[in-house]
Parts: sequence; structure tokens; C-alpha cells
Amino acid sequence: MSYDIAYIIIESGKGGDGIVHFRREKYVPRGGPDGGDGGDGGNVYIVGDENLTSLLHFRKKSYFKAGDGENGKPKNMKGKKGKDIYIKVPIGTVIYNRETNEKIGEILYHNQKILIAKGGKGGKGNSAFKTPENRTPQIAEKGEPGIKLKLKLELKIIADVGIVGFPNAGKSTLLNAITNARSKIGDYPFTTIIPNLGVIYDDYYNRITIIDIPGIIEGASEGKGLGIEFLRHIERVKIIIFLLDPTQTLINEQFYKLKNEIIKYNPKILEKPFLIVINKIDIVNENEIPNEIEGYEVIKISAKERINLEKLIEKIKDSLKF
Ligand SMILES: Nc1nc2c(ncn2[C@@H]2O[C@H](COP(=O)(O)OP(=O)(O)O)[C@@H](O)[C@H]2O)c(=O)[nH]1
Ligand SMILES: [Mg+2]
Repeated sequence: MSYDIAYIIIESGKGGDGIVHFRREKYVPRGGPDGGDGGDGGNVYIVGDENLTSLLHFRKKSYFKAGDGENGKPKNMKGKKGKDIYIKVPIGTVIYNRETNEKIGEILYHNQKILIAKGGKGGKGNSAFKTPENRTPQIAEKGEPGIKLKLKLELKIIADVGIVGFPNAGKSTLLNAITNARSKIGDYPFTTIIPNLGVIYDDYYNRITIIDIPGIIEGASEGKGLGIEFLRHIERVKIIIFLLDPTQTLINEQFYKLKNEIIKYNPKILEKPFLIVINKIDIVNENEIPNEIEGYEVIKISAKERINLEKLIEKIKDSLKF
């Protein structure tokens, strides 16, 4: 199962045909050609919508067709253009041609539109073919066909901060404690199967988005659990919070293992700034927790008891300034 990949088929509209027609008026026995042009087929666009957070809605509907252009009409009337369609996707959606694997584009902001398939051009009516030599052309063009494409959509959530940690470290609790998010908290692994997103504001009211990246376990980079689905999201964040749980295995080891899974997936990710945060200090003896790991300062918090959260938020804001 993969909620952040969707396969859809799109089709732009066919161009309307031009027609062969001659003017017929009461007192004009042999009127000239007046067959109108066909209308262009509708275009298919993909458009960013900040209200969407997943590609799940494509399970219900995965085929999209723009309107066909109308055929031309007598009296040189052009057929109506086919209706354009706008397929809404969340910010962070990358669009690929499923057959060639070629990347078509990427939605990075709200209302961004990418033209995926242009509608077929309408054909010319016979009045367009009138010449001094041929005043009664019997020909008209057919409209061009539309374009049919199979697409693969892949969502890479774009967040400023990603919280990474083993199951039960308190990622969801932390996200809920510092943002507006209301993600599920549970004492069992994989409570979270869809990354949860929350927002805080910096001192200038700019949004800082934070995601809880669930499901990192040993072997995630090789596809264990739902690993790779989630690791994908970390590629985009600006800073990483390693959330460590002193009630589980040794914290140095946790940090090492998490880092290792990320390196195996994509070592470049670790070039991003990160914060090492130790959670649950309310239930462990703080003196037993080191002040640094591998030379990096650690921040000690309790997400549940809201200890040191202000300090953590300040650190997040500072890290984002660079
Ligand atoms: N004592 C204590 N428990 C916590 C703290 N943060 C989270 N928990 C508990 O740890 C468990 C797992 O939390 P959750 O947020 O679901 O972890 P996730 O799997 O990393 O999202 C829950 O029972 C939480 O109540 C904390 O700071 N102190
Ligand atoms: Mg969780």
C-alpha cells in the first residue's frame, strides 16, 4: 500500500472539425463557402491546492478528460472550445510520465498550474480554403485528436522541519504539543501511518511547517515496514529533529541507527542542519542523560509534560534562519 503515489490517466479534448457549408439566403442563389472552424479541445492542467495533504482522493477517481471542441457551424461560426480541466494535487506533488518515466513537473506552491496536455486544435472550415481559383471549396479540416497520457504522481511533502525517531519516541506527542496538529498518540508502533503536519509561526508570522515522520525502524531504508515511503519525505525538509527516547535502547545507539538508515537511503540528507532532542526527561534521571552526543549539543525535553518546549521552538527558529 502506498498512499503517496497515485496513477492517473488524463486526456485532453479533441479539436472540433471544420465543416463544409455554403451560404444559403433567400435572394443569394449560389452563396459562398461559410463553413466555420472547429473549436480547440480543452487542456488538462494540474494545479496545486494547499488544502490537500495526500493523493488518496485519486483512489476514487483516476481518469480525467477535458472537453472536446465543438465542430464548426454555418455562417463562419467557430465551434465552442472544449472545457479545460484542473486536477488538484497537494503541494509537493511530482508528476511523471508513467510510460517514459520522464519527469513532467513539480507542484511547489498553491495555485501553481502546469499544462500537462494541450487540447487538439480545431480544424478549419471550408471558408478558409476559398481562393480566387476555387470559390466553392469542398474541403474542411478534421480537428486534431486529444492527447492521452498515463501519469504517476508522487507526493513529497514539503515541510520545514521533520521529526525523526523510532516508534514510541513521542513524535506525535511533540508535534501536538508545539503545533496545531492533533495526531494520534499511542503506546504501540506505527500509530501514525500518514505523516502528520503541524504549523507554528516565527516572530514575523511566517509559517513553519513541521512533520512527524513515522515508521523509521532499522531496515527502513531497505523497505522494511513502511520505511521508504516515509524516508522520501525527509528529502525535502530544511531541518531534522532526531527525537530520542531514553526509556528505550541507549540514546547514542538510537541516534547512530537513525542516522544510518537515513544515510543508506540518501546520504545527502544529513548535510541538512539537525537538532538532537531527548524526550521523556520527566521519567528518567536527567543526570544520566549526556549533554552531548558525538559532539553535538542535545536538547532535553518532555513533550508530554511540556518541559523545555519553548527552548526547542527557539532552536528551531534559529536553525531556520540560516
Ligand atoms: N512520560 C512521557 N511519555 C511520553 C512523552 N512523550 C510521549 N510519551 C508517551 O510515549 C508514547 C508514544 O508517544 P507517541 O507520540 O505516540 O510516539 P510516536 O510513535 O513517536 O509518535 C505515548 O504513550 C506517549 O504518551 C514524554 O515526554 N514523557
Ligand atoms: Mg506517532
